[in-house]
Amino acid sequence: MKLSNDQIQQYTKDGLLYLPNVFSEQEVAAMKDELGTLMATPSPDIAYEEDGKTIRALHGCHLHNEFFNKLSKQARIVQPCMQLLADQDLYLHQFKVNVKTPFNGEYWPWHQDFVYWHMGDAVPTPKNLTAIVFLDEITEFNAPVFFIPGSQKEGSINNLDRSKLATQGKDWKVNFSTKPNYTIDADKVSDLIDQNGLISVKGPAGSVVFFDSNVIHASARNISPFYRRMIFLAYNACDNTPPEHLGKQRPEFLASHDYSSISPMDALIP
Ligand code: 6CS
Ligand code: FE
Repeated sequence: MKLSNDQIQQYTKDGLLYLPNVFSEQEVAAMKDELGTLMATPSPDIAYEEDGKTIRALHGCHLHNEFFNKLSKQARIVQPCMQLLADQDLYLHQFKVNVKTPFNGEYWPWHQDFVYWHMGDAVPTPKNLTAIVFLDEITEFNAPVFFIPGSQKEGSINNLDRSKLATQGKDWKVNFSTKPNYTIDADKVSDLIDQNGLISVKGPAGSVVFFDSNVIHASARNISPFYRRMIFLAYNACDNTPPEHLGKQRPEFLASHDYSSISPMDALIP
């Protein structure tokens, strides 16, 4: 699937691009089935909400689930990402599912993603982006993701303290909690929203949002009776891989240890 020049220009300006209905109802149903199976299977890659039993996120599902491995290689996702990374070969850096359970799915504070992949995994530059796949309809009720359009132009706002590079491996769960290590303070968020505005991306299940690793985003607590399941596929350019000795501090289910470029594939459901 090729993006138009207008779509690429919009992404360059806003730091994000929304495409409705990329996956069919049948494909989304299959994603939810596969996710249900993984949620029922204890695994070290699962992060819980503060109650210690509600699943907050699952990670690295492509490593042990063939269906999600195929999803991570879908041309409908990978080809637009290659275009948005200026036609770079790319690999999947991180696969995560944020579940945001009804009534209980906690918030994600204002942050940028690149700082986590730089400080946690020594990814050198922000030549990376994420594709979100909606598994549920996203409305104003079930905690949509908020984006500050154009905020990627600020670069990394947090201090990239090179003396602490790739030292996050020990306690990885903190960066998947409501209090991750690198957040953007309220004054900065207010200033940037004054300048750029604020959007929340809503749309039917099966839709996709591509967003730059430095665009500021957040999401509120889900107090609705509706799930807000989203799959986050983070891709990195193959010419932007971590130094070999630093890139493997965090578990492979958080940061890929395989940097081989993806050959886009088509069929998700045989
Ligand atoms: O640590 C990480 O890799 C993840 N943490 C956050 C808060 N966003 C980026 C990434 O998904
Ligand atoms: Fe994020």
